[in-house]
Amino acid sequence: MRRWMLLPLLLLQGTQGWLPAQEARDVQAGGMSIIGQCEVMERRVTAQWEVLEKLLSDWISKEQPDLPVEWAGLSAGLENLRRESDLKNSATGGDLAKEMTDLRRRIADLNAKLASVPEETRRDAAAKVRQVEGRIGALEKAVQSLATVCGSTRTKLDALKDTFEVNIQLEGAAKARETLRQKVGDLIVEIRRKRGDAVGAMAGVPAPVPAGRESVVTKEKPFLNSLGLEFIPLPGKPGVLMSRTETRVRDFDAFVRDTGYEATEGAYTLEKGGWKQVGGSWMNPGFPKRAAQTGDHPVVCVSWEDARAFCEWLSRQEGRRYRLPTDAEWSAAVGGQEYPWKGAFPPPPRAGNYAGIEANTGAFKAGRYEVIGDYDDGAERTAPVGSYAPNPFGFHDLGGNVWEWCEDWFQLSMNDPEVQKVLRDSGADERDPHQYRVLRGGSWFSFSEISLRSGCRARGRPDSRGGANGFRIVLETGSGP
Ligand SMILES: [Ca+2]
Ligand SMILES: [Ca+2]
Repeated sequence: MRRWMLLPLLLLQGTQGWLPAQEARDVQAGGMSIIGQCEVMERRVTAQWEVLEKLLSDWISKEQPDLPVEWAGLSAGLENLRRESDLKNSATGGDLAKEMTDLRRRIADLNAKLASVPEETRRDAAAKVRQVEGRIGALEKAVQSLATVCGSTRTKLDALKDTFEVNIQLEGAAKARETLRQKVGDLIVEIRRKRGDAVGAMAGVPAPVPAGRESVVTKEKPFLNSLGLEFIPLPGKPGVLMSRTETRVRDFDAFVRDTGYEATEGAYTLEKGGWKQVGGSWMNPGFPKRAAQTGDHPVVCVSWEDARAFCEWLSRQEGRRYRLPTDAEWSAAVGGQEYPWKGAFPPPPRAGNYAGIEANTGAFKAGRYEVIGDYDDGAERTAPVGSYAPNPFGFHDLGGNVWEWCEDWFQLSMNDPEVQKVLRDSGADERDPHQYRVLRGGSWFSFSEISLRSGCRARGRPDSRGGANGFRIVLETGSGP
């Protein structure tokens, strides 16, 4: 536990040695060293979250944890971390608060000095100062939120301990232990999500972040946004990062909760008599009970227009530019192979979530839809995003799970002749190129060789909602709003 207590001290070291003269030079030179200092501090805070996660993971992975001792350690460790990261109520926290005040004062000085910066560099210098200001504010918030999460985690652990002791009496040790493991697992998920929020807040400085960080985003070191979605580079498409996964139910839920956006009308869900509008929605897409969605499943029953409204909301929230991928960007993500997996049709085991034999239940079975030979991916309807291995660029579920809306209008000629023929036979034509938007990648309902091809473009009316359709988003990093 001890190394936790050192971390807040380390936080302070990043602020040493900021002389006013150096600051003035920094501003004229673009302020990189100030930003560098802020980044050091951000990394320290992030490291604390990781320590917390690791501690909990290590704890639940023990075969036979010695509970009283472990509880005491965890509880004391969390309490220390909470106290140490509280800006107002601890010795080091007090110092940190002073440092923050000092930083604010220096920023005010810098702003005053901007008047004497040569005019040709003044705009850039002012932008840099604003950027640093934003980072300092975000850092303060992140540290506060660390204190909050440590406090609430401790309370929850204490409550779990009480429950555990009662459960041992009721259900016996083995079952009680299993329940406990699950609950602590949920806690870890919650801490991760909050870490995502804090890291997102830290990066949430004005303008088009992660500008300047773009070159350090890789598939191994993704950019994490405020929802906890991970963004990685798109091969051959500089200036754009794409989400590793489809947009989840929890993400769409955050949007609806914040805005009151209404997206529950007219969704087509798979019913005994086929795809029907019977009052289903993204909150209840009509899946069998055992295949019900959780927050980590991809949101379905959302139209192209809904997806676009989500992007606009998220852009406002974070001061960044999010949008749907273009058809060309989606192609870059999936790569040049004939299928999203390596090799021929049918897909190899665990290639992705399509209509395998596992899907042949309930309304699917009643509708006598086809499945892919003896393929079994284990997911009856949707699967939690990222359940299957990523492609070589780091993207999950480009093939299957849900069809993904793209920015472009659908045109038959986007498809190769073979796919065109199949679509034409099903009623598609070229008469009005502005009726449908592009959908890519197939879904849990897809079984045909054609619909599983990397290059297959399906179509949907922009206002249509369906139980196999969802979306993934991209983040522009190239230029400011
Ligand atoms: Ca499946
Ligand atoms: Ca997909």
